[in-house]
Amino acid sequence: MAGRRGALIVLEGADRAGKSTQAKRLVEALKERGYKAEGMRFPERTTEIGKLVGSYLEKKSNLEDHTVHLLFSANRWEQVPLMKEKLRSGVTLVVDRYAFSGVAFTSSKKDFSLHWCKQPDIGLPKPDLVLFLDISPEAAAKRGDFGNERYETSDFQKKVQKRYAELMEDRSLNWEMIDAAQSMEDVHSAIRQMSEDIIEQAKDQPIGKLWI
Ligand code: NYM
Ligand code: MG
Repeated sequence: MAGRRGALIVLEGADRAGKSTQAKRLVEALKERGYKAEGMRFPERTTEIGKLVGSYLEKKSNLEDHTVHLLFSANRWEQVPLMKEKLRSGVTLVVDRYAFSGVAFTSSKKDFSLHWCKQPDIGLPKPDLVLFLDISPEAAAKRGDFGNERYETSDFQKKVQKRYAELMEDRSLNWEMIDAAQSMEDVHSAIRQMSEDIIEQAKDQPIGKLWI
């Protein structure tokens, strides 16, 4: 019997927008409602490639900018067989960051175009829904200090927000902008509803390819 596949749902947004918290709550809520759902995150720091990326983010090592961009992408590709297997077995994947983070962050560095940054991620499983948790740099700063990892400065985060805005102009993707300054509860109900709708829509459709 041709099984019904799960949906690929991605959460994106600047640091401190609440992605990780919301991703966890969404998985729990979907499971309570009887869906098969699992969380994933990128970078996935536990693999060999993920360790290189993690050490770079923690500033324990330096990597050339193109090189680390390709490693972030490779860190997604190495999970693709698993992602496809899960989706095909009916599991909805809730993913904390994806290729959009890859492009938004690297293209905020000097001399990197959006175009170049997208290339290595072309063809990844295409998200059925990209939830963009929108928060102003000011509101994010009120939630507490940024961490000490690379990129965690308000100047860089502002550039990242602009790049996200450019990526959201791409209407071939199903972007949903969520006001992340609302209460945690309101954000949760909004994204839960959108997720349930997309699970119903995606279940009989083939898995798409990103940016193709
Ligand atoms: N990041 C994340 C990238 O620069 N490129 C990528 O492809 C991805 C997935 O790593 N500041 C950046 C964004 C974040 C950091 O942080 C990962 P966290 O707290 O693990 O989401
Ligand atoms: Mg973070």
